[in-house]
Amino acid sequence: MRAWSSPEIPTLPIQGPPVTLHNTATGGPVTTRPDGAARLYVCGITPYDATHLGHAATYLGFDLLNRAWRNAGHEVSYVQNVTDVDDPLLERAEKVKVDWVELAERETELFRQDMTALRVIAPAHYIGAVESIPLVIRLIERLQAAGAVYRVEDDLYMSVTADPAFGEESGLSREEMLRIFPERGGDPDRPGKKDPLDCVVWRGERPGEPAWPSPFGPGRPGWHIECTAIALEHLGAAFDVQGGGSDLVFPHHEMCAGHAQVADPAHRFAQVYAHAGMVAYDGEKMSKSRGNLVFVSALRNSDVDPMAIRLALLRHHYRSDWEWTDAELWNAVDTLADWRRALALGAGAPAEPVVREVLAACADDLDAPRALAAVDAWVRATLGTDGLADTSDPDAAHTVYTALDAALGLAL
Ligand code: 5CA
Ligand code: ZN
Repeated sequence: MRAWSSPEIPTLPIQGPPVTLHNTATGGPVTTRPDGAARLYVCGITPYDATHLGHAATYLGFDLLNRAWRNAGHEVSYVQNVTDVDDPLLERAEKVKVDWVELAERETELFRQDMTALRVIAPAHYIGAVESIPLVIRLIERLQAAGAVYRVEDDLYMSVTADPAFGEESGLSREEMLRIFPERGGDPDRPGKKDPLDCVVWRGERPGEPAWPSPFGPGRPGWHIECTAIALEHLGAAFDVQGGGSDLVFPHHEMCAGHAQVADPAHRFAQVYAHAGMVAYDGEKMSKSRGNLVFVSALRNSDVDPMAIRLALLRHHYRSDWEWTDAELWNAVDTLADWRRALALGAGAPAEPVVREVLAACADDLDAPRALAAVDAWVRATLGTDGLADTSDPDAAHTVYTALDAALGLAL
Protein backbone atom coordinates (compact mmCIF):
# COMPACT_ATOMS: atom_id res chain seq x y z
CA MET A 1 0.00 0.00 0.00
CA ARG A 2 0.99 3.63 -0.27
CA ALA A 3 3.29 5.01 2.45
CA TRP A 4 3.40 8.70 3.37
CA SER A 5 5.78 11.27 1.91
CA SER A 6 9.15 11.49 3.60
CA PRO A 7 10.56 14.78 4.81
CA GLU A 8 13.63 16.22 3.12
CA ILE A 9 16.69 15.11 5.07
CA PRO A 10 19.68 17.44 4.87
CA THR A 11 23.16 15.98 4.54
CA LEU A 12 25.51 16.82 7.37
CA PRO A 13 29.12 17.89 6.85
CA ILE A 14 30.18 15.61 9.71
CA GLN A 15 29.62 11.83 9.62
CA GLY A 16 28.09 10.23 12.69
CA PRO A 17 29.68 7.27 14.52
CA PRO A 18 28.52 3.62 14.10
CA VAL A 19 25.18 3.01 15.77
CA THR A 20 24.96 1.03 19.00
CA LEU A 21 21.60 -0.38 20.09
CA HIS A 22 20.29 -2.30 23.07
CA ASN A 23 19.46 -5.81 21.85
CA THR A 24 16.56 -7.39 23.74
CA ALA A 25 17.81 -10.86 22.76
CA THR A 26 21.15 -10.42 24.56
CA GLY A 27 20.12 -7.80 27.10
CA GLY A 28 23.08 -5.64 26.18
CA PRO A 29 24.42 -3.15 23.67
CA VAL A 30 25.48 -4.20 20.19
CA THR A 31 27.16 -2.08 17.56
CA THR A 32 25.24 -2.53 14.33
CA ARG A 33 27.43 -3.13 11.29
CA PRO A 34 25.09 -3.17 8.31
CA ASP A 35 26.47 -4.98 5.30
CA GLY A 36 25.36 -2.63 2.51
CA ALA A 37 22.03 -0.95 3.20
CA ALA A 38 20.86 -1.20 6.80
CA ARG A 39 17.69 -3.29 6.87
CA LEU A 40 14.98 -2.25 9.33
CA TYR A 41 11.55 -3.74 9.96
CA VAL A 42 9.27 -1.95 12.39
CA CYS A 43 5.92 -3.44 13.30
CA GLY A 44 3.15 -1.15 12.11
CA ILE A 45 -0.22 -0.26 13.52
CA THR A 46 -3.39 -2.27 13.72
CA PRO A 47 -5.48 0.48 12.17
CA TYR A 48 -7.98 1.61 14.74
CA ASP A 49 -7.47 4.25 17.46
CA ALA A 50 -4.48 5.63 15.53
CA THR A 51 -2.26 7.49 16.22
CA HIS A 52 -1.95 7.78 19.98
CA LEU A 53 1.16 9.19 21.62
CA GLY A 54 2.38 5.71 22.56
CA HIS A 55 2.37 4.72 18.89
CA ALA A 56 4.02 8.02 17.98
CA ALA A 57 6.78 7.60 20.59
CA THR A 58 7.63 4.14 19.26
CA TYR A 59 7.78 5.24 15.60
CA LEU A 60 9.85 8.30 16.55
CA GLY A 61 12.27 6.02 18.39
CA PHE A 62 12.90 3.98 15.25
CA ASP A 63 13.00 7.14 13.15
CA LEU A 64 16.03 8.11 15.26
CA LEU A 65 17.64 4.81 14.30
CA ASN A 66 16.90 5.42 10.62
CA ARG A 67 18.47 8.88 10.87
CA ALA A 68 21.47 7.71 12.91
CA TRP A 69 22.25 5.07 10.30
CA ARG A 70 21.93 7.61 7.45
CA ASN A 71 24.17 10.02 9.31
CA ALA A 72 26.70 7.20 9.77
CA GLY A 73 26.80 6.85 5.99
CA HIS A 74 24.42 3.92 5.44
CA GLU A 75 21.52 3.65 3.09
CA VAL A 76 18.48 2.36 4.96
CA SER A 77 15.98 -0.14 3.64
CA TYR A 78 12.92 0.35 5.83
CA VAL A 79 9.82 -1.85 5.85
CA GLN A 80 6.67 -1.50 7.94
CA ASN A 81 3.41 -3.43 7.94
CA VAL A 82 -0.21 -2.54 8.59
CA THR A 83 -2.19 -5.24 10.37
CA ASP A 84 -5.25 -4.48 8.28
CA VAL A 85 -7.05 -7.68 9.18
CA ASP A 86 -6.91 -9.18 12.69
CA ASP A 87 -9.22 -9.99 15.60
CA PRO A 88 -9.03 -6.63 17.43
CA LEU A 89 -9.70 -4.63 14.26
CA LEU A 90 -12.69 -6.83 13.35
CA GLU A 91 -14.03 -6.63 16.92
CA ARG A 92 -13.82 -2.82 16.87
CA ALA A 93 -15.49 -2.60 13.45
CA GLU A 94 -18.28 -4.87 14.68
CA LYS A 95 -18.70 -2.84 17.87
CA VAL A 96 -18.99 0.52 16.12
CA LYS A 97 -20.91 -0.95 13.16
CA VAL A 98 -18.44 0.25 10.56
CA ASP A 99 -17.17 -1.84 7.67
CA TRP A 100 -13.76 -3.19 8.75
CA VAL A 101 -12.14 -2.25 5.41
CA GLU A 102 -13.36 1.33 5.73
CA LEU A 103 -12.18 1.55 9.34
CA ALA A 104 -8.73 0.22 8.39
CA GLU A 105 -8.38 2.58 5.42
CA ARG A 106 -9.51 5.62 7.37
CA GLU A 107 -7.21 4.95 10.31
CA THR A 108 -4.25 4.12 8.09
CA GLU A 109 -4.74 7.44 6.31
CA LEU A 110 -4.85 9.28 9.63
CA PHE A 111 -1.64 7.53 10.66
CA ARG A 112 0.02 8.63 7.39
CA GLN A 113 -0.97 12.23 8.07
CA ASP A 114 0.31 12.07 11.65
CA MET A 115 3.63 10.54 10.57
CA THR A 116 4.02 13.24 7.89
CA ALA A 117 3.31 16.00 10.41
CA LEU A 118 5.83 14.51 12.85
CA ARG A 119 8.44 14.29 10.07
CA VAL A 120 8.92 10.54 10.40
CA ILE A 121 10.85 9.07 7.46
CA ALA A 122 8.50 6.82 5.50
CA PRO A 123 9.22 3.13 4.90
CA ALA A 124 10.21 2.21 1.33
CA HIS A 125 7.72 -0.66 1.57
CA TYR A 126 4.51 -0.10 3.53
CA ILE A 127 2.70 -3.41 3.35
CA GLY A 128 -0.75 -4.54 4.47
CA ALA A 129 -1.60 -7.97 5.86
CA VAL A 130 -4.37 -8.46 3.31
CA GLU A 131 -2.16 -7.80 0.30
CA SER A 132 0.43 -10.20 1.80
CA ILE A 133 -1.84 -13.25 1.97
CA PRO A 134 -0.06 -15.00 -0.97
CA LEU A 135 3.28 -14.51 0.85
CA VAL A 136 1.82 -15.90 4.06
CA ILE A 137 0.44 -18.95 2.26
CA ARG A 138 3.85 -19.69 0.72
CA LEU A 139 5.54 -19.35 4.11
CA ILE A 140 3.03 -21.70 5.76
CA GLU A 141 3.76 -24.23 3.03
CA ARG A 142 7.46 -24.03 3.89
CA LEU A 143 6.63 -24.59 7.56
CA GLN A 144 4.47 -27.55 6.57
CA ALA A 145 7.35 -28.98 4.54
CA ALA A 146 9.48 -28.71 7.68
CA GLY A 147 6.86 -30.76 9.54
CA ALA A 148 6.13 -27.91 11.96
CA VAL A 149 2.43 -27.29 11.25
CA TYR A 150 -0.64 -29.13 12.56
CA ARG A 151 -4.36 -28.62 12.40
CA VAL A 152 -6.83 -27.96 15.19
CA GLU A 153 -10.30 -27.96 13.63
CA ASP A 154 -10.06 -25.41 10.77
CA ASP A 155 -7.00 -23.61 12.14
CA LEU A 156 -3.32 -24.27 11.55
CA TYR A 157 -0.75 -23.97 14.34
CA MET A 158 3.04 -23.98 14.31
CA SER A 159 4.85 -26.05 16.93
CA VAL A 160 7.20 -23.86 18.94
CA THR A 161 9.34 -26.92 19.59
CA ALA A 162 10.27 -26.94 15.88
CA ASP A 163 12.55 -23.93 16.50
CA PRO A 164 15.55 -24.92 18.67
CA ALA A 165 16.18 -21.20 19.31
CA PHE A 166 12.63 -20.55 20.56
CA GLY A 167 12.86 -18.26 23.60
CA GLU A 168 16.14 -16.61 22.67
CA GLU A 169 14.55 -13.37 21.43
CA SER A 170 12.64 -12.60 24.62
CA GLY A 171 14.86 -14.50 27.06
CA LEU A 172 11.73 -15.30 29.08
CA SER A 173 11.25 -18.44 31.13
CA ARG A 174 8.49 -20.83 30.12
CA GLU A 175 6.48 -19.77 33.19
CA GLU A 176 6.70 -16.12 32.17
CA MET A 177 5.71 -16.98 28.60
CA LEU A 178 2.70 -18.94 29.82
CA ARG A 179 1.63 -15.99 31.96
CA ILE A 180 1.97 -13.36 29.20
CA PHE A 181 0.71 -15.40 26.22
CA PRO A 182 -3.05 -15.24 26.99
CA GLU A 183 -2.79 -11.50 27.78
CA ARG A 184 -1.49 -10.81 24.28
CA GLY A 185 -3.78 -12.75 21.99
CA GLY A 186 -2.58 -16.31 22.75
CA ASP A 187 -4.87 -19.30 23.45
CA PRO A 188 -2.84 -21.62 25.72
CA ASP A 189 -5.83 -23.66 26.88
CA ARG A 190 -7.31 -24.64 23.54
CA PRO A 191 -7.90 -28.40 23.42
CA GLY A 192 -6.00 -30.17 20.66
CA LYS A 193 -2.86 -28.01 20.84
CA LYS A 194 0.42 -29.86 21.17
CA ASP A 195 2.03 -27.13 23.25
CA PRO A 196 0.09 -24.35 25.01
CA LEU A 197 2.49 -21.79 23.44
CA ASP A 198 1.91 -22.87 19.83
CA CYS A 199 0.41 -20.02 17.83
CA VAL A 200 -2.04 -19.80 14.94
CA VAL A 201 -0.53 -19.35 11.49
CA TRP A 202 -3.81 -19.70 9.55
CA ARG A 203 -7.20 -19.03 11.08
CA GLY A 204 -10.00 -20.92 9.36
CA GLU A 205 -13.09 -19.01 8.27
CA ARG A 206 -15.64 -18.09 10.95
CA PRO A 207 -19.20 -16.99 10.19
CA GLY A 208 -19.33 -13.24 9.60
CA GLU A 209 -15.55 -12.86 9.31
CA PRO A 210 -13.61 -12.12 6.13
CA ALA A 211 -11.76 -15.08 4.60
CA TRP A 212 -9.54 -15.76 1.63
CA PRO A 213 -9.05 -19.03 -0.26
CA SER A 214 -5.94 -21.08 0.47
CA PRO A 215 -4.68 -24.66 0.07
CA PHE A 216 -5.55 -25.10 3.76
CA GLY A 217 -9.16 -23.97 3.31
CA PRO A 218 -10.64 -20.47 3.48
CA GLY A 219 -9.36 -18.25 6.27
CA ARG A 220 -6.91 -15.49 7.09
CA PRO A 221 -3.32 -15.16 8.36
CA GLY A 222 -2.36 -15.38 12.00
CA TRP A 223 -0.88 -12.16 13.34
CA HIS A 224 2.75 -13.18 13.84
CA ILE A 225 3.30 -14.85 10.48
CA GLU A 226 2.14 -11.68 8.74
CA CYS A 227 5.24 -9.81 9.91
CA THR A 228 7.54 -12.75 9.25
CA ALA A 229 6.33 -13.09 5.67
CA ILE A 230 6.53 -9.35 4.94
CA ALA A 231 9.98 -8.92 6.48
CA LEU A 232 11.47 -11.96 4.72
CA GLU A 233 10.02 -10.90 1.37
CA HIS A 234 11.15 -7.29 1.48
CA LEU A 235 14.33 -7.47 3.57
CA GLY A 236 15.53 -11.08 3.41
CA ALA A 237 16.81 -13.24 6.26
CA ALA A 238 19.08 -11.95 9.03
CA PHE A 239 18.10 -8.34 8.46
CA ASP A 240 19.58 -5.82 10.86
CA VAL A 241 16.83 -4.81 13.28
CA GLN A 242 13.25 -5.72 14.10
CA GLY A 243 11.65 -3.00 16.17
CA GLY A 244 8.43 -2.36 18.04
CA GLY A 245 7.11 -1.47 21.46
CA SER A 246 8.08 -3.63 24.43
CA ASP A 247 4.60 -5.20 24.41
CA LEU A 248 5.74 -7.00 21.25
CA VAL A 249 8.77 -8.72 22.84
CA PHE A 250 6.61 -11.73 23.59
CA PRO A 251 4.84 -13.42 21.96
CA HIS A 252 4.92 -11.40 18.74
CA HIS A 253 8.62 -11.04 17.99
CA GLU A 254 9.46 -14.44 19.49
CA MET A 255 6.91 -16.09 17.19
CA CYS A 256 8.07 -14.08 14.16
CA ALA A 257 11.60 -15.32 14.82
CA GLY A 258 10.34 -18.87 15.33
CA HIS A 259 8.46 -18.97 12.02
CA ALA A 260 11.44 -17.60 10.11
CA GLN A 261 13.97 -19.88 11.76
CA VAL A 262 11.91 -23.01 11.07
CA ALA A 263 11.47 -21.99 7.42
CA ASP A 264 15.20 -21.25 7.09
CA PRO A 265 17.23 -22.86 9.93
CA ALA A 266 20.50 -21.50 8.51
CA HIS A 267 19.60 -17.91 9.39
CA ARG A 268 18.30 -15.96 12.32
CA PHE A 269 15.28 -13.77 11.54
CA ALA A 270 16.68 -10.42 12.72
CA GLN A 271 20.19 -9.77 14.01
CA VAL A 272 18.93 -7.36 16.68
CA TYR A 273 15.54 -6.98 18.36
CA ALA A 274 14.95 -3.46 19.68
CA HIS A 275 12.05 -2.34 21.81
CA ALA A 276 10.61 0.98 22.82
CA GLY A 277 9.21 1.60 26.30
CA MET A 278 5.54 2.07 27.01
CA VAL A 279 3.95 5.50 27.31
CA ALA A 280 1.33 5.76 30.04
CA TYR A 281 -1.45 8.25 30.68
CA ASP A 282 -3.57 8.61 33.80
CA GLY A 283 -1.42 6.07 35.61
CA GLU A 284 -1.72 3.23 33.10
CA LYS A 285 -0.18 2.13 29.79
CA MET A 286 -1.82 4.12 26.99
CA SER A 287 -3.78 1.41 25.21
CA LYS A 288 -6.74 0.86 22.99
CA SER A 289 -8.24 -1.59 25.45
CA ARG A 290 -8.07 0.88 28.36
CA GLY A 291 -9.15 3.83 26.24
CA ASN A 292 -6.77 6.29 27.97
CA LEU A 293 -5.54 7.69 24.69
CA VAL A 294 -4.16 11.06 23.63
CA PHE A 295 -4.21 11.36 19.84
CA VAL A 296 -1.60 13.13 17.73
CA SER A 297 -4.40 14.32 15.44
CA ALA A 298 -6.37 15.81 18.36
CA LEU A 299 -3.32 17.87 19.37
CA ARG A 300 -2.72 18.90 15.77
CA ASN A 301 -6.38 19.93 15.45
CA SER A 302 -5.87 22.13 18.53
CA ASP A 303 -3.11 23.93 16.59
CA VAL A 304 -0.26 22.40 18.56
CA ASP A 305 2.94 22.62 16.52
CA PRO A 306 3.82 19.02 15.54
CA MET A 307 7.47 19.86 16.25
CA ALA A 308 6.48 20.53 19.88
CA ILE A 309 4.85 17.08 20.03
CA ARG A 310 8.01 15.61 18.54
CA LEU A 311 10.22 17.46 21.03
CA ALA A 312 8.07 16.43 24.01
CA LEU A 313 8.28 12.78 22.97
CA LEU A 314 12.03 12.92 22.29
CA ARG A 315 12.68 14.24 25.82
CA HIS A 316 12.23 10.62 26.95
CA HIS A 317 14.70 7.90 26.07
CA TYR A 318 13.04 5.49 23.65
CA ARG A 319 13.56 2.52 25.98
CA SER A 320 12.09 4.10 29.10
CA ASP A 321 8.51 3.69 30.29
CA TRP A 322 7.06 7.10 31.11
CA GLU A 323 3.84 8.99 31.58
CA TRP A 324 2.57 11.69 29.23
CA THR A 325 1.60 15.00 30.83
CA ASP A 326 0.23 18.10 29.12
CA ALA A 327 2.74 20.16 31.14
CA GLU A 328 5.60 18.57 29.21
CA LEU A 329 3.95 19.53 25.93
CA TRP A 330 3.61 23.19 26.98
CA ASN A 331 7.19 23.08 28.14
CA ALA A 332 8.22 21.89 24.69
CA VAL A 333 6.23 24.75 23.10
CA ASP A 334 8.19 27.26 25.25
CA THR A 335 11.49 25.54 24.51
CA LEU A 336 10.90 25.73 20.76
CA ALA A 337 10.24 29.47 21.08
CA ASP A 338 13.63 29.91 22.82
CA TRP A 339 15.40 27.71 20.27
CA ARG A 340 13.87 29.63 17.37
CA ARG A 341 14.99 32.90 18.98
CA ALA A 342 18.56 31.62 19.21
CA LEU A 343 18.52 30.25 15.65
CA ALA A 344 17.20 33.56 14.32
CA LEU A 345 20.40 35.29 15.45
CA GLY A 346 22.46 33.57 12.76
CA ALA A 347 25.68 33.74 14.76
CA GLY A 348 25.97 31.85 18.01
CA ALA A 349 28.11 29.74 20.31
CA PRO A 350 30.41 27.29 18.46
CA ALA A 351 28.23 24.79 16.66
CA GLU A 352 30.54 21.98 15.68
CA PRO A 353 30.87 20.49 19.19
CA VAL A 354 27.08 20.50 19.50
CA VAL A 355 26.67 18.67 16.20
CA ARG A 356 29.26 16.08 17.24
CA GLU A 357 27.53 15.57 20.58
CA VAL A 358 24.08 15.26 18.95
CA LEU A 359 25.40 12.65 16.50
CA ALA A 360 27.28 10.76 19.23
CA ALA A 361 24.23 10.72 21.52
CA CYS A 362 21.89 9.51 18.77
CA ALA A 363 24.36 6.77 17.79
CA ASP A 364 24.61 5.68 21.43
CA ASP A 365 21.36 3.70 21.73
CA LEU A 366 19.34 6.62 20.32
CA ASP A 367 19.92 8.86 23.33
CA ALA A 368 17.71 11.77 22.26
CA PRO A 369 17.50 13.32 25.78
CA ARG A 370 21.31 13.64 25.78
CA ALA A 371 21.26 15.16 22.28
CA LEU A 372 18.57 17.65 23.29
CA ALA A 373 20.54 18.64 26.40
CA ALA A 374 23.45 19.62 24.13
CA VAL A 375 21.13 21.82 22.09
CA ASP A 376 19.67 23.38 25.27
CA ALA A 377 23.21 24.27 26.37
CA TRP A 378 24.02 25.81 22.97
CA VAL A 379 20.82 27.89 23.10
CA ARG A 380 21.64 29.12 26.64
CA ALA A 381 25.17 30.06 25.57
CA THR A 382 23.94 31.76 22.39
CA LEU A 383 21.19 33.76 24.07
CA GLY A 384 23.42 34.55 27.02
CA THR A 385 20.95 33.19 29.53
CA ASP A 386 24.02 32.09 31.52
CA GLY A 387 25.86 35.43 31.27
CA LEU A 388 27.30 36.96 28.11
CA ALA A 389 25.79 35.93 24.79
CA ASP A 390 28.32 33.97 22.74
CA THR A 391 28.16 34.78 19.02
CA SER A 392 31.68 33.70 18.15
CA ASP A 393 30.59 31.26 15.40
CA PRO A 394 29.11 33.22 12.49
CA ASP A 395 27.39 30.18 10.90
CA ALA A 396 26.29 28.55 14.11
CA ALA A 397 22.53 28.78 13.58
CA HIS A 398 22.66 27.18 10.15
CA THR A 399 24.87 24.34 11.41
CA VAL A 400 22.70 23.62 14.46
CA TYR A 401 19.49 23.92 12.44
CA THR A 402 20.74 21.33 9.95
CA ALA A 403 21.80 18.89 12.67
CA LEU A 404 18.47 19.23 14.48
CA ASP A 405 16.70 18.43 11.25
CA ALA A 406 18.92 15.55 10.07
CA ALA A 407 19.51 13.78 13.38
CA LEU A 408 16.39 14.54 15.39
CA GLY A 409 13.79 15.33 12.74
CA LEU A 410 13.15 18.72 14.31
CA ALA A 411 12.76 21.22 11.48
CA LEU A 412 12.52 24.65 13.06
N1 5CA B 1 0.03 -4.32 14.36
C1 5CA B 1 0.72 -4.75 15.54
C2 5CA B 1 2.18 -4.95 15.29
S1 5CA B 1 2.48 -6.03 13.93
C3 5CA B 1 0.53 -3.77 16.69
O1 5CA B 1 1.03 -4.03 17.75
N2 5CA B 1 -0.23 -2.69 16.43
S2 5CA B 1 -0.61 -1.58 17.51
O2 5CA B 1 -1.39 -0.61 16.79
O3 5CA B 1 -1.21 -2.17 18.63
O4 5CA B 1 0.72 -0.93 17.98
C4 5CA B 1 1.57 -0.27 17.07
C5 5CA B 1 2.94 -0.03 17.72
O5 5CA B 1 2.79 0.87 18.82
C6 5CA B 1 3.58 -1.30 18.29
O6 5CA B 1 4.98 -1.28 18.07
C7 5CA B 1 3.28 -1.20 19.77
O7 5CA B 1 4.27 -1.87 20.54
C8 5CA B 1 3.36 0.31 19.98
N3 5CA B 1 2.60 0.77 21.16
C9 5CA B 1 1.31 0.49 21.47
N4 5CA B 1 0.95 1.10 22.64
C10 5CA B 1 2.04 1.79 23.06
C11 5CA B 1 2.32 2.62 24.20
N5 5CA B 1 1.41 2.89 25.12
N6 5CA B 1 3.56 3.18 24.30
C12 5CA B 1 4.51 2.92 23.36
N7 5CA B 1 4.30 2.16 22.26
C13 5CA B 1 3.09 1.59 22.12
ZN1 ZN C 1 4.46 -7.10 13.79
